[in-house]
Amino acid sequence: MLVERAGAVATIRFNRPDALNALDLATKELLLEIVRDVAADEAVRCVVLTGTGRAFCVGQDLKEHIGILTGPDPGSRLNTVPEHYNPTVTALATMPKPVIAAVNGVAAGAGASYAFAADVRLVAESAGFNLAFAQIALSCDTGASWTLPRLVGPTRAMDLLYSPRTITSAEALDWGIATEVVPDDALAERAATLASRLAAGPTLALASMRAAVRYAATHGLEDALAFEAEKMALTGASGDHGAAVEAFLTKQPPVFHGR
Ligand code: T3D
Repeated sequence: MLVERAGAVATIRFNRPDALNALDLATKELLLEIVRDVAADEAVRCVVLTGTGRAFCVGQDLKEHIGILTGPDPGSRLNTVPEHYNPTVTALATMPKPVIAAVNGVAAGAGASYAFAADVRLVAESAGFNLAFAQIALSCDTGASWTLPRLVGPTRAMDLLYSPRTITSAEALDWGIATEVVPDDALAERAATLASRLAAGPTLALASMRAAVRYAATHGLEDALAFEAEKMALTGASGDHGAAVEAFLTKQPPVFHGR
């Protein structure tokens, strides 16, 4: 895993291209540490998750996994979901700043789930998504049961889970998984441009929207309205809000400090 910082943007990069960025133990541990770090760092105001090489991330490293299944302590494999996948996806999905997945290549299994946890999926033309779990007789994890039906609806979610195949970027766009499809050679630049715009944005307001949309997904209208009111009170009292209204009325471009 690599993390690169440019101003207020942190780019987290899966970096095992020879293994299609499969998640071995060392990668999972480092990813969790990095995701927690950037989540907690107030100087980081937008996070990009991407991969090196021809894949975004193909999920659990099955070449390592077989060694665990056939090794002396196969039970230890049961720990990786609660120890690695769950806390990582929780930190990705809940950090108080926008998260962009720049999906440079195939995203499979937990790799697809990580992309689903982002707010924006910029997908390279040649990339695709594969809910590979059933082909290795596993249930789904890393939040796919929660995110995927919300993106594509339960009927398509079950189809993708029951019949794993790599869906193209065009299908992903059509089905509401991709925010935007970008020519392969333009992906990095498109992600950097969007990330730097979001990083210069009203971070507290963007984080509040992120939290509100997530909250509303599991609550009724009355609760969602109360949550919105809380977040409106918070952002209404922020320095960015006062300055932005001032800027609007004086026909100046707003400058956001993220608080
Ligand atoms: O215990 C637990 O709870 C485990 C938790 C698991 C969470 C998960 O993520 S489970 C899902 C794991 N991922 C998969 O099952 C994906 C398996 N891969 C594929 O289905 C396909 O490779 C892809 C659709 C991703 C890409 O297909 P394609 O045709 O572009 O490439 P390929 O020819 O299948 O693969 C190229 C190489 O990458 C090949 O290795 P080789 O033959 O050149 O030595 C292949 O074995 C390797 N590879 C692909 N995926 C993985 C992998 N090696 C290790 N782990 C992988 N996940």
